[in-house]
Amino acid sequence: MSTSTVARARAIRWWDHVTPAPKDPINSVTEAFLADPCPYKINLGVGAYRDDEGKPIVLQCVREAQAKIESSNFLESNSTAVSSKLVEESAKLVYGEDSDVIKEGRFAGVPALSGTGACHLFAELQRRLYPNSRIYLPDPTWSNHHNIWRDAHVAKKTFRYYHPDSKGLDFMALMDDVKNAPDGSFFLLHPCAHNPTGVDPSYEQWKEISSLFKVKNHFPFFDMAYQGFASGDLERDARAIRIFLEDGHLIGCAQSFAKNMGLYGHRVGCLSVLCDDKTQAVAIKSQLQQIARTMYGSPPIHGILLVSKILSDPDIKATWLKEVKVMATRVQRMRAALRDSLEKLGSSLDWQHITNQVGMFCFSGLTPDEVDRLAKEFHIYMTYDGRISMAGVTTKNVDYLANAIHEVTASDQDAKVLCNLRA
Ligand code: PLA
Repeated sequence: MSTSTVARARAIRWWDHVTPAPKDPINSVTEAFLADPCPYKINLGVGAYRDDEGKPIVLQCVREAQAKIESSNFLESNSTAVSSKLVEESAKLVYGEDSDVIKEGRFAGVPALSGTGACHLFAELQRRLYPNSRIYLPDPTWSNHHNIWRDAHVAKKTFRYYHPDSKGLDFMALMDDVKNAPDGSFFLLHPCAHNPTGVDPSYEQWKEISSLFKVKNHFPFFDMAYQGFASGDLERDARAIRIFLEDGHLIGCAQSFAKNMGLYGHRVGCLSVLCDDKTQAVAIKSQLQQIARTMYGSPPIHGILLVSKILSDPDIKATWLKEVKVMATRVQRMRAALRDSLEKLGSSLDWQHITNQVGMFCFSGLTPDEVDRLAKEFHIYMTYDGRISMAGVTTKNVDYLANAIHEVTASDQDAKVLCNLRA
């Protein structure tokens, strides 16, 4: 009997009503890139670090940690001790080595399936504990934040963040939206290297944001996916969180080691939630563990062992800190090189934002049509919002990229010149 005859014989057609889900805006770039046979194609879509040869790297600290955990009997189970080590070390990284929060055990922390899993755990916790609350997301934000809170059935609203004209922070609008949100709202903040804009508030602006959150009794949830990538210094990149800590906020934090340790494939992360005391921390942790238990039981242990080893072995940690600096500096160099190249080509557009923005991404201002032309005519791939993953730019491809950007933006420049002439 053919498959279709079998299907016809069944009374219920289970999947007839299902249509394909919309493509993910980031993963679909990788798919398009992979399908392109051109030998000199460039993928500037997903934010994964590449070296100056355009190749993914295994960090030296990871190799050293791997050698040290080789003997661990880790394939059988995920022991509590191993998880606790990861949580403790991760918490030190965001809240500070000597933080009272850690000394007093005033936080609930669990390992998570990278930054995505940590965000998802928090969204589920939010729905469970505050079913009528909503989450305020920056406009724009990482596209998956919308999916995560949607799937956790938490209502969403955006707050203004980015100003397309200045290609910088719209601080006044941000403060207005924070002020006008109902007291006690949940807000998602990127503590450093905002994705996709590369625009972070200054130290003083963070202080003002924290003060206003205090007045409004808002709950700040930090998605820390790029610690180290903004400045090259992990401590400096945690300063927004430290300001909130000093101001006495209870906060939540999702951490990812995908980028700063180059462990994207291992899915290692941590979710921590600060509490008023140990009793609360025990309660929150047990809720998180229950949510995780139904979703995936326990997280894979190999990556957890690697990260714990890197963070707890002083020599390996020192190597890691140097390597983060090297990665961040290479990306910064590529920002300068891209801007320089565009300016040397005589582009009349303003490209200052390439070097003003920080972290892995440049929010270029390229239009969807221009992004489309870059892919079709130059085999350069990026998301349709014009986000360039600067981690994919290298000494070898930067001039080619600049030339292509210049070509596809040239008509805009002509139009601008015409406008100016007419004015
Ligand atoms: N939060 C933000 C702000 C992110 O940019 C990303 C990853 C995550 C969380 C999830 O990190 P994870 O890989 O540790 O789960 N964003 C990437 C990758 C780098 C992606 O979308 O999968 C990006 O290209 O935007």
